Amino acid sequence: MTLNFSQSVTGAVVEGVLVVTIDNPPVNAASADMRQGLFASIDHASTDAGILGIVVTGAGKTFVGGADIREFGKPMADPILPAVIERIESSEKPVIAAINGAALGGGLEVALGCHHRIASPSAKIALPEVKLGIVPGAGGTQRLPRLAGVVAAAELAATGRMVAAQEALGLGIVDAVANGDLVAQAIGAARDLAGKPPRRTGALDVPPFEAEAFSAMTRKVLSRARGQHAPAEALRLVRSAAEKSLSDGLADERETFLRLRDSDQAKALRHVFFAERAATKIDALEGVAPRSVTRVGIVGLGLMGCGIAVAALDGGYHVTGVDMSEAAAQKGRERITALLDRNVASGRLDAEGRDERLSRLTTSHDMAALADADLVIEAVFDDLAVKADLFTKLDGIVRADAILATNTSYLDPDTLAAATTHPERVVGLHFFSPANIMRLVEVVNCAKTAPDVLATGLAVARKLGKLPVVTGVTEGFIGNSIFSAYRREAEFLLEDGALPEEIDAAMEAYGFAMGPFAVFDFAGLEIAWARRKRQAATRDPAERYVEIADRLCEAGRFGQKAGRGWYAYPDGRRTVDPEVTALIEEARTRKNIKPRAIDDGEIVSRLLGAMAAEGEKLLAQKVAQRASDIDLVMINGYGFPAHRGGPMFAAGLV
Ligand code: T1G
Repeated sequence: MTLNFSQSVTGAVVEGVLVVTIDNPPVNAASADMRQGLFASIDHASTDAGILGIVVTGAGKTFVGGADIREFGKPMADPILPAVIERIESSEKPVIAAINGAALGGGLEVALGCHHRIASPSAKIALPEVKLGIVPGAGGTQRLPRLAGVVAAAELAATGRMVAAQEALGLGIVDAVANGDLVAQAIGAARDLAGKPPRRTGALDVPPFEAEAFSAMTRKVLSRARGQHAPAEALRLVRSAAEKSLSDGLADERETFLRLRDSDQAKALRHVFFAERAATKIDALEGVAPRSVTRVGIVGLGLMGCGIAVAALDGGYHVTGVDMSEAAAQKGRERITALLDRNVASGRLDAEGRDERLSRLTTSHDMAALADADLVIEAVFDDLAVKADLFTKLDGIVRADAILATNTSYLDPDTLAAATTHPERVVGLHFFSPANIMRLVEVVNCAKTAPDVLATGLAVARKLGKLPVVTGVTEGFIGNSIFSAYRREAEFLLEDGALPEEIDAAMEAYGFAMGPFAVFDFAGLEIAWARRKRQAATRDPAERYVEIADRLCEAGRFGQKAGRGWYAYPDGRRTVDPEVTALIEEARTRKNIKPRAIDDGEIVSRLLGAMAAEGEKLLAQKVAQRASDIDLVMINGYGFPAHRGGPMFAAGLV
């Protein structure tokens, strides 16, 4: 007989054990209904003498995906999750967590409140709250160290890292990994533990820990969390578990969670979380099925092409890489192998995985090898004639239903489409270098791209583990359009009185890993210079134009690789160069500009404002579908700090 504790929580008694199932699609989030149901199920079990113990499990592929993030910012209905977990932990009858899938955040906290935990082999656990700008708010920072120790628990709470079942077993977070029927084993455990005093996690002592190990881990974690508040708070809370009573620790944790939940950083990271899930929802593609892709061709085995090849191999595709000579093709194969070897060396991949990927790789100098490709991505030199000629050639080699994708950053993909007899099959897939690492792919919806071709571009990008964002056709698409506006305003600030090092310092204090001038030097100044020279003849003379970067390039200062750019790089270290300061002062004098001191506040607001203004233009032109897409592009392609939400979100906050 099924017991209905709430809409999303049901139970059934099996061999004297109440098996409670949480079924709250899509991720079994701990909504108000789920919390009420779970609380009621424990009450029910405690009053029914025929029930020896309780098993809690999830329906589908998730155990509990965490608190319901959609409830944040709204009044929290009783019982709050800590009260539910307290009810579980205080049960006189054993409560077993049968972790059937992801147990994240509040989901792991529910499992920690149980007296025994069995995980399915594919289950994963994590406290990902810091990725949302908060800390666990239902006992995670206080119960996890009682099982896994302070150092391990603190690292997990401060990084949000996902842990597989076997590692969780090794850390003592779960008591067993099921081999076979998870729920049946959990029922067996409940019957074994019935009548014995429950092992309450909160009642365990926090094991002693090495202060030096904690400090070393802290340094490493915080070095990767620049400008973020939550990680340091998570570290503090876990460490305090060793010095405080459980109730004091829980009170401190709850107060910290509530304070951070309403912070700007948490609001920004929630915005990013939902933005990522909205990005792939394209109205025009409702009900449009992507084409089947199993074989991917890549033309051009340079840095970008090899990065794309590795991403495609990681995504499970058969890959045919083509370059213009046998030597170039062989060099490409070696580069792809080296990238895979690097993943093996770092532990991200094992030798078997590398070999399996290489077994799916073909390289050739003959484009006829692409005849059976379902999708061909070109990553050749960014020259319109070269790419157009290539597309014409490909047009006569690949099947009529094969998709041709260009990786161009700046060229007009509609021109490339026009070089084929089937322009509807052309789409842009603008990867960011290194393409095997960077998540962002701008999927360019060209004028004639067929809906199922666009849908295929999105599906392939997702299969590559990328974050696809759809963009319309404009020079530089979304990311480079905004980046150009950012660069323009940064150069205006130079003329007005700020120096490169001041502007970089202000943006790094705001949260960027690198300020704009350091980025320009890192990327190199010559490409932008070539584009400015191309545009010179048609530039509007009334438009403010800053010549400083041209003067740098004329002096051969092309950036970090050239040893000199906006900065000098003696022994590779970025240093302020008085020659550049002099160049800037000359430029101001030539324009009769009297330099003035410009503070960080003005630098940040002008640069954010320039990006947001360009974003508004892209929305008006329907190049970008939604403001949050623009935020995702700048966060994932240009280093905009995620905990600030992106330029459009930040502008909305101002
Ligand atoms: N709350 C509300 N909605 C959620 C959600 C959540 N926690 N997680 C996912 N969704 C929605 C998501 O927006 C999407 O909606 C759909 O579910 C499928 O998501 C007290 C306070 C669980 C690994 O941070 O990591 O617990 O777009 O596409 O790829 O201490 O979702 O379909 O309308 O990502 O299969 C901590 C966040 C919360 C986990 C599944 N938990 N979620 O991935 O599906 S804070 C998290 C995920 C907390 C406690 C604190 C993933 C997933 P729509 P999806 P997926």
